[in-house]
Formats: sequence, structure tokens, C-alpha cells
Amino acid sequence: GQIVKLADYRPTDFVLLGVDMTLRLFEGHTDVMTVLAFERREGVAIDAPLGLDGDGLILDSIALDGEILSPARYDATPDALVVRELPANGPFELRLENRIAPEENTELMGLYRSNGIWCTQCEAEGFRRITYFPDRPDVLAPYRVRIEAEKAVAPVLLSNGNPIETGELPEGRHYAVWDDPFKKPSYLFAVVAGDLDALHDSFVTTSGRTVALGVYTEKGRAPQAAYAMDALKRSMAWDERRFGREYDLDVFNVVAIADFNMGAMENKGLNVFNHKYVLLDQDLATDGDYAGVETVIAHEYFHNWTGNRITCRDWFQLCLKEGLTVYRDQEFSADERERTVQRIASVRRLKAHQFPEDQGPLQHPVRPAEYREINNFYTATVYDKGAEVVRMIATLLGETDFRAGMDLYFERHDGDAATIEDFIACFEEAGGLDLSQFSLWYAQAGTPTLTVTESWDPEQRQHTVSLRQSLARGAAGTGTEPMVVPVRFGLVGGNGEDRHAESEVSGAARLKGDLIVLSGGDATITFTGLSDRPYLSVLRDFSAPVMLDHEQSEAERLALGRLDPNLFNRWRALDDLIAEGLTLAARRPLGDGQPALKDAIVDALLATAGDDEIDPAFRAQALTLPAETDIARQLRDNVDPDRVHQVADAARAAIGTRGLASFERLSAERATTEPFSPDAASVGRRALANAALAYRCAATGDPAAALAQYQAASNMTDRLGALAILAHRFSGDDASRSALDDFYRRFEHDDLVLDKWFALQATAPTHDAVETVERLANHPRFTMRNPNRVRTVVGSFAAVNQVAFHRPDGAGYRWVADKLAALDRINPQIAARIATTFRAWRSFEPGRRAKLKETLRQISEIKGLSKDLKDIVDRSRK
Ligand code: HT7
Ligand code: ZN
Repeated sequence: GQIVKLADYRPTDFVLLGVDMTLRLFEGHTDVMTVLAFERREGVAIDAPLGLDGDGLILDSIALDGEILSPARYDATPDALVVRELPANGPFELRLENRIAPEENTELMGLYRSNGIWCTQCEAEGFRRITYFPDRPDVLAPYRVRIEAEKAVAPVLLSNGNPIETGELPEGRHYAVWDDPFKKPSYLFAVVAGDLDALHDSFVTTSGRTVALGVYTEKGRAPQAAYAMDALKRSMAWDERRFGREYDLDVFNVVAIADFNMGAMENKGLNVFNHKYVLLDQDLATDGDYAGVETVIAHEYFHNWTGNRITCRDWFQLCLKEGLTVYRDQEFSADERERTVQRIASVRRLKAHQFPEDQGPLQHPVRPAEYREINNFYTATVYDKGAEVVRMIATLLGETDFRAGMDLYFERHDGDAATIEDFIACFEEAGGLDLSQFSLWYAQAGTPTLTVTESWDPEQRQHTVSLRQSLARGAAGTGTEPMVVPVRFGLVGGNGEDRHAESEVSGAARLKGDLIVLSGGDATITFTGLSDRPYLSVLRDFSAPVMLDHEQSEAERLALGRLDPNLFNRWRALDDLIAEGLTLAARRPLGDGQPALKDAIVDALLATAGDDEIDPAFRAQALTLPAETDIARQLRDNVDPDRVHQVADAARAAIGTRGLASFERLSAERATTEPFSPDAASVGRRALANAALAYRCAATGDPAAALAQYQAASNMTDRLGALAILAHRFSGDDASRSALDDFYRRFEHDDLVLDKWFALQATAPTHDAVETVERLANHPRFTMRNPNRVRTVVGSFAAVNQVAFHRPDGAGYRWVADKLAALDRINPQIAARIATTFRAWRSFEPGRRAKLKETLRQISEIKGLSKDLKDIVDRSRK
């Protein structure tokens, strides 16, 4: 494959003035007519040809300004159309016709059919699978789209923008014309047609315009879109309040589709969603499902300004829209729910997904400098680290200047295809500061380490804090210069209040209130005039995406876990103690008689868990142990996933046993009779009760309590919480088997619930889960054609089930490789994403390392390997 480089960017030779398309949908094929108006850009040579992208297309006809073109004037291949001898001056019109087969499109890029519904996915390069086109994000134009279809099959015909005309056609057919006045890149194009139900509502913007809202679903499922509609209206109101952004068209539509490669897509005025992020039924959805719908609805809606009104100049700038939009959706969730709990969840995600990516062979900068396959760069680094970088800008500027910078960005770049440099310049102006060194966050790959040391001088009554940053050069080979690291901190007194102290800085840092801005390799800050030694609470709210190496005694951390007025750091003090304890235990040989966690740490955790004064959601977060993959990452090398799992399990049993009385109280207090409500407080109570139930069963080794909750549950969160315990802790037992069978019988009618049944079994942490997934893959309801199903069986097995995927005999690796070979022929994007689980091969003990490496080699030799999968495998092997 060709390497595309940021440094090679240059604008197109021809400016696109407008797009007029007609799609005639028939059973088995679709006819596409595209009229493109162009104008040669000033200064471009007279003999410059016009090159258009295609992907698997066959050109049926081509005309220039109404005249059929002679074959001497153009070259058409499936991947490209090149037209020569174009008019020297003034606009010209190219009319193209081609036929495509959405029914045969299993990659789910371009126009395809899902359960009979026609729908499109064009980001990043799907539009070229529909028509020949300059398919790049800096080509912006207004679109007019006419859709024709048989009325009985597709009564609903949707596209971007506003509806301007509908009408009848002969032979039971009809048409609709949509006009999108906002210039947009082709990746935001969308068409949906089918027999859909809808939920309708409206929203009145601050300036008094009424927007018609629609959420479209498969027949009979519109009532399940009520929460999505509610989340949409709250998102619209929040963006007006928080960022002054109003919606711009007369209509905003969302469509829920069963077969979808990602979560959702922000097409202008017509968001298309994986139906998992729209449909909720009170009896069928968990609290996590509700949160997912709210976040994804908000995220896609927020793209209307950050992504659509201002788009990306090229795909290297992907973080310009994704990092910023994740930052915005995280802020929305923080405002709508509970800020600290949301922040803990985001940091957990970052550590679980982005840190391993940034520390392995698939490492890349937030703004990559080159790629072979852009689909493989929709990563945790672009999205989640991208959001952290925006958050650091907000931290450095403060609320008022950050908002001024955002206002300037919207004002200056509305209608543009922009770059990270454009974005940064707005904050430099608004904040009156130079962000050139800060911009290294976009260019340098890897997770920096922030080392903090302290020393207390009792004579002088002063506390000295030294900070040092370092960045290892990794696979991406990018720079290792010191970056600008905002470190929020506090000096906590024994009374749990922050102390104020005089300070003096030496080295490359500035102090601004509760923020240390480290800008060089190291710096020292001396705090004076303190009556006694304070506890240093550092990197509050995770103010920078770094690995913190802070040597602090257990006693100090326990104190911070109890006292820190910054709730996030109170959580982190405990979480770090637990992670360190588990990491150390996993390095020790099995059966050395030492407990996985010291009693003092367990007691601190139990004190938090049992404190009714603290928000239940926070207590539930505290009770959630670090992910086993996170422990493995911290071990760095010679990882034995079985050992990590044993240690985590021993810790759960120890915590459960020591806190049994408290856990019995907390799980019994669960108000099963409480009517279901998805509000944050109820969610927190359910999370705490379910965590308590899991510890209770870990302690007793008895499934009875879980089985009782499973049977009595009045909502899916409680039912699934109990089932997860049965399926994972008691895997293979009668209780587990009968509950899983019962669950299947109750919910087999609903694919989204059935996915939970598949996922729970695929992730059971036992060696025989390899045989289980083989059985699941042969289940009549398993299909490689539905990405959600593949992700829940193959994806979650490979990414979550550390015990079975890494079974010492290599059976887990072989099974996944086998599935990838088949999947790659159907949907290479999904195959490539699942294959990223092989990337950590170097960190395992020699036996698994060799087997992982060999499996990667075998995958690389699959005949006809897709560009997507090949790119991941090649980079992982490096
Ligand atoms: N911007 C959307 C990205 C997306 C996508 C990318 C590649 C292939 C399929 C896709 N579906 C959606 C999603 C988002 O970040 O909002
Ligand atoms: Zn996005």
C-alpha cells in the first residue's frame, strides 16, 4: 500500500462548485447519476487533468457540459477517473453515471443495505464507492440529492439538509429531493431509504427558530428512541448554553441501523447510528446502555459545529474534530451527571485503551504524520488523547479565555477545512500566550512519565517538590522534547483542607494558582511558611495524560485517600495503591503465602465503600479494581495473564471476606422495588449494590445471592449484574448454566440483549472459554455480517478475555486468527480493529510471546489480505 504523508498535502487543481445527485434504488442495484460543477483553480496549468477517486466502480457514461465525452478524453478504472482537455476558463459540468450493488456491500462502507434499509457510511473514504469524486475533506460543496425508490419498500427517503420536494413516479415509485445549503465534504454525505418508523419532536433554538427532530428506527421500535430524543434535546440546549452554538438547518434526523461499523456518524443533518446507541427499552437496557446512548447522541450532535461547520483539511487533522468533540461530549456528561465520577470513567478508559496503544508498536502521534490506511487511525490516541490535549488547553487558559478561543475558532473558521495550527492560533490569540511548545503534544507519540519527589525540611518549615518529565522514543520514532505539562496540585493539611503557602520556583516551570506549568525537563518548587508537613496531592483531575511516578509512602496515600478535598485524587490515591499492590503480587511466584493486598489498603477501600456520606457512584468506582490489562501494562514484560487474573481474583476474595458484612448490607439494601429511573443517583445506587454483590460472591464462593438477584431483578442492570457474576465466577456451574439458558429464552427476540448473552460467555475468564467461543460462533444466531455480533464474540474474547485468549497452548490465538481470516473477506475494517489485540506480543512471557509472534506471521500470510488488516499486522510485528 501507498504511504500518505502530511508533508505532501497540496490543494486540488479544480474547485468543486456544487453537486447534484440522483440515486435510483432498485432491488439488487442502484443507479447513480452525479453532476459535478468545477472551475480550474487560478494559476493551474491549462493541461492539468482532473483526477477523481473511485473504489470498485464501473463508469457507464460521462458527459462534459452536455456532450458525451470521447474515450480519448478520459481514463476510467475502478479506482480512478482522469479527465483531460478541460475548459481553460469558467465553470464546467461533468455528468457521470454508474451502477452499484448495495446488496453485495458487506464492508458497510458506501451505500449498503441493513435489514432491507438502504443507508450510507462515507467517512473516511466511502463516498468513492458510490460515485467518482474528489473524495477528500478539503473539497467542500453544496449538495442537492434526489432519491427514487419503490414506495412500498421505501416510504421514507432521507438525505442531508432540508427536504424541498417529494412526488409520485410511475410503477409505484416515488422520489424526494433534499437540499443542503451548507458546504460540506463528501464524507458527510448520507442517504437513508426504507420502511422506517419515527419519533418526531421539535426544538426551538435561542434565536427562536423551530427545528423538526426525527429519530428513525426499524418498524415497531420508535418508542425505544424516546431517551435518545431526550438526550438530543438536552445536547442542543447544552451546546447553546456552554458554547453559544445553535443548530442551523430546519430539520435534524437520526437513523438507527442494525449493521454499522462504528458507534455512529455525524452526517450533516442526518446522523446515522449503530442502533445500539439509539434504542433503549427500560426492561432491556442497562445503565451503561443509557449512558452510551446519551454520550454518542451528544457526540454526533456536537460534531455539527466541530467537524461539519468547521471540518478537517486532510485526514491527518482527524483529532481536530474527534479530540475536540470527545472533549465536548465529556464536558456535557460531566455537567449532566457527576463531574468526578465522569472524570474517573474517562481516565479509566484512557488508561485501559490509549496508554497501551501509546506504549506499543501501534503508537502514533495525536496528529499522525503518515498513514497507509486511514480507517486504522480512528484510535484511542486520536479520540481520547486528542480530548486530553484540548482539556490541557482549557486548563492552561482558564474558563474565560478558553471560551474566547473557541468563539474565535468558530467565527474565524466557519465554512473552512482547517488544521491543528488554525485551532491553536485561536487560543494563542485569546489567551495571549505562545503555544508552540505545547503543540508538541500533537506531534510526539508516547506517554510521558512525570516523576515527582518531595522533601520536607522541618527546620525551615518548607516543602520542596521536584518535577521531572521524560518521554521514551518508541515505535513511531517521533521526538522526545519536553512538553508543556499542566500539573494541578494541592498541599493537603491533616484537616483535609488545602493549605496556602508562599512559593518559589526554580527551573522550567511557572506557578499559576493551583497549577504548576512544567515546560522543561525539570523544575523545583519550594513552599515556605508551613506549620507542618503537608500531603502533596498532585496531578489533580488527571490534568495531563502522563504516567505519574510519585514516590509517596503508603501512609501518605492512605491519608489522601481519606482526606483529599479533590475527589478525583481521593479515588486515585486508593486506585494507585491497589494497582501497585496487584502489580507487585503478580511479580511474585504463585503461592508465596503473601496476600495480594495489604489489610491497610483493603480497610481503606472498605471505609470508602461503606461510607454512606459519600456518593454511591463514587464508592462503586472505588470498588472497581484496575483492569487486568492495565496491571499487565504496568508489569511491562514477562506478563503471565493467568497470574494477573489469579492475583486480581485473590484480591477480590480478600476484599469480599474482610468486608462481607458491609457488602451484605449494601447488596441487600438494593431497592428492587424502587421504580426504574436512569438518573445519575439511581445509577450510582445500582452500581454500588452490584459491586457489593460481586464481592459478596467472591468471598463466599456461593452463587445463591447472585441467582436470587438474577431471578428477582426488575431491571436489566441488576439482572445482567447478577448474570455476569454467575457466568464469570461460577462459569460451568449449574447455577450459571441455568441462568444463561433462562436469559436466552427470555430475550432471544432482541438482538441487542442477545449480544450481552454472547459477550458474557465470550469473556468468562476460564481456559475453556476457547471451546465456548467456538460453540458460540456456530450458534444459529451468530453471523459475521453483523459487526455488533462479531465484536461481542470475537472482539470481546480477544480484547477482554485475557485468560482464554492467552491460553498457554495458543488455542485462543489460533481461534482468533482463524476467525480473522474469514472476517477479513467480509468486513476488513472490523477484522483490522480486532487484530490490534495482538499488538502487545512483546510484553508477554516467552511462551506466549513466541506464539503471538508466530500467529501474527501467519495472519500476514493470509491470501488476499486486506489493506486494513495488513497495515495493522505489519505495524504490530515491528
Ligand atoms: N466520525 C465518525 C467516524 C466513523 C467511521 C470511521 C470509519 C469507518 C466507519 C465509521 N463510522 C463512523 C464517528 C465519530 O467519531 O463520531
Ligand atoms: Zn466523532
